[in-house]
Amino acid sequence: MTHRNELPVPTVVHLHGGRTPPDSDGYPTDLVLPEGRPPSAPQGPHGMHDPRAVVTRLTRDYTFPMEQRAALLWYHDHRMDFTAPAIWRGLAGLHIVRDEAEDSLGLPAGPRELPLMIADRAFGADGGLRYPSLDPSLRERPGVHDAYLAGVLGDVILVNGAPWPVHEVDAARYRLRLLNASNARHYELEAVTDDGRRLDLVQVGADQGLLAAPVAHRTLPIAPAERYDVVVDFAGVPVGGRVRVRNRLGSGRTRDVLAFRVARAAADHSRVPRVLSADAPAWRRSDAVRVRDLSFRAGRMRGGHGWLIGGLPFDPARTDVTVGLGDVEVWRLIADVHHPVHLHLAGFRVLSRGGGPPLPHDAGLKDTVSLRPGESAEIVTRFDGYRGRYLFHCHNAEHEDMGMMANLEIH
Ligand SMILES: [Cu+2]
Repeated sequence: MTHRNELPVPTVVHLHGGRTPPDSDGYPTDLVLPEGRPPSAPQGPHGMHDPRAVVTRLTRDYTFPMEQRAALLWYHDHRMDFTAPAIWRGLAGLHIVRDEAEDSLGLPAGPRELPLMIADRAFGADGGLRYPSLDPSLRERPGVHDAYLAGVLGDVILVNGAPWPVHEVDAARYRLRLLNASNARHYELEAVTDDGRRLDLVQVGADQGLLAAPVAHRTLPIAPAERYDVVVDFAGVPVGGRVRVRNRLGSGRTRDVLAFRVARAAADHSRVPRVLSADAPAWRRSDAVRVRDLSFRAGRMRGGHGWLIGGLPFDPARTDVTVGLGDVEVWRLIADVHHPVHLHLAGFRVLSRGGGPPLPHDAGLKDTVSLRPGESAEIVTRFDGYRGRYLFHCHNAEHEDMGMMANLEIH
């Protein structure tokens, strides 16, 4: 993939959930500079130097081998210190990986498969996007005004770029491929009919592809960067009726997300098989050669507020975690407030949450786990595929820009 930067600021592309070689993974200092600006020394936060950065001007070629399970991935900007405003302004999109095993299941397809990118935004009176940057040109000074240190929320809910859309459907099963592309907003989704009935959200896939077997939810929490693949059956809804997808964590108009209007009766030959896949790795705790503890907490950074991993703000020149290629590890993550923790390259499983078993929506292979306030979780993964420098970080995009990233070296 050739990426051409025609913006006035540096960019870099990360394919979230991709099993990507390190030089194509969109490391935050591997910048593609705009035309006309000479490549200078790669800069980290406030001039921090990264000797390993590979900086180009105008274009860069990325290699995405796609040697991975079928899954809904997404790509977005990952520029050092400025990821949050770049995603807010639209540098993000969906990327679907398919395979024959998935195609053969008979899940709803064609017009009955809907990729849905959910994101909150705020707009000014002129209709332009509003974001509280300290430097709205996004050239020099990173960060947001103090009131937004916890993350930036919008008061308009967009789905695939449209505010609160209404989609016409047949009275049949639909496969909804959900991404929460919001910078900081969490959702707990429910699908409610006109007479107040909740439709089942039958989960068939997680961040990294199909589950072993479907899991039915009445409500479904979805944190920034998480994806859920769910089947909803509109067959029991009368023609002319509506199904509203709402966010139980929202208030006022942010309670609404989108709606479906059942337009017509229709034949439905789709199915949700009892067994969906058998190819997802099933690492056990006893496979792990190491257990690590990593805290995600507020702290001080460069004399101001920061968000820290293991007590430290991000430094591209420091290796935080070194793992051996092929090693299985257990990571114990602990949070102060909500932090959706994302690991590049490697999908993982949730082993435990708050000392107890994982929750129903933790099923399957994931690449982002949502830690709730004060909560700990254990994940298990095997670091394979490529050697090199990768990242893990909080996917509250403002936390990420304020230090909550760390380096993972696979050797
Ligand atoms: Cu965070």
